[in-house]
Amino acid sequence: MIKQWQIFVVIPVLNEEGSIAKVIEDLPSIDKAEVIPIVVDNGSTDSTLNVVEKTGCISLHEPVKGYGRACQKGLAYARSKVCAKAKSIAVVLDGDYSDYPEDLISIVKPIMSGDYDFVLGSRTMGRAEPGSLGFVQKWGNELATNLIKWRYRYSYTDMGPFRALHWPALELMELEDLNFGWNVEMQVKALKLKLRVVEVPVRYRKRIGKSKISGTIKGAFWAGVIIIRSIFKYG
Ligand SMILES: Nc1nc2c(ncn2[C@@H]2O[C@H](COP(=O)(O)OP(=O)(O)O)[C@@H](O)[C@H]2O)c(=O)[nH]1
Ligand SMILES: [Mg+2]
Repeated sequence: MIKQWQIFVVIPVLNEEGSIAKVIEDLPSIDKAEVIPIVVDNGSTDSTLNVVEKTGCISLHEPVKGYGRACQKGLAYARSKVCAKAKSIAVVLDGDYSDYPEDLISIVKPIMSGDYDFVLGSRTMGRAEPGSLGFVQKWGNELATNLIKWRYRYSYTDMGPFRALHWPALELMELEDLNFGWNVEMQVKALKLKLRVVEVPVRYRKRIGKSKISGTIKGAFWAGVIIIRSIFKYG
C-alpha cells in the first residue's frame, strides 16, 4: 500500500565501514511514511560497500569524488522514485554516526505538518557532545552564519549536515554545488527563495572513524574559501 509520505534519506559515504550500518539501523520508522535510505559511495577503499550491501538498503556508486556530487546522485535516484500519489521529503544525513538518526522524527515533522519547506537540524540549539564539533566546524559556522545574517538578515544557528526539504522546495532550488559548498548553497537559496525555514534542535556526538572534511588542515583552509565563495555565488 502506498503511504502518504516518502522520505528519501540520502547518506553520502567515504570509508565509513565502522558507522554506516549503525546509521541505517537507527533510522526510525515514521507514521504514515516510507523511510527510504539511499547510500551514495564515492570509491571507498575499506569494507563500506560490503557493510551497506548487508543492510539491504539502496546503494549507489558515484565515480567522481565530491560531497555535493554524491548528494546530487542520491537525489536524482530519489527523483526517479517519487510517486505522484505521495508527498515527498528529501533528507541529507552524514554516514559517520555523529548525528542521531532517531532525530529524523523532529527533522521531518515541520514539513509533514505543512508548516515549513526547509528544516535544518541545529547542533548548537540541541546537545553537541563536548569535542564533537571541531575547531573548523565552529569557525566555519561562525563565518557562514554571520555572512548570511549580514546578507539576508536571517540568523541560522548552525550549518549542520542533517536537514530536510519538502520535495517541491528542493526542485525550486536547482542545487548545483558538487562539493562542500552544498550546505551553504541550500541555506542561502532557502532564504533567497523565501521558503519557510525553521531550525530544530538535534543531538551530535563524536564521529566513528576519521573526518574526511573538517578534521584536516586542508579542510580548514577550503572551508573558509568555499563558504565565502558560495555565499556570493548563490546569494
Ligand atoms: N560520497 C562521498 N561522501 C563523502 C565525501 N567526503 C565526505 N563524505 C561523507 O560525508 C560525510 C561527512 O564527512 P565528514 O568526514 O564526517 O566531515 P566532517 O563532519 O566535516 O568532519 C561522511 O558521511 C563522509 O563519509 C565524498 O567525497 N564523497
Ligand atoms: Mg562528520
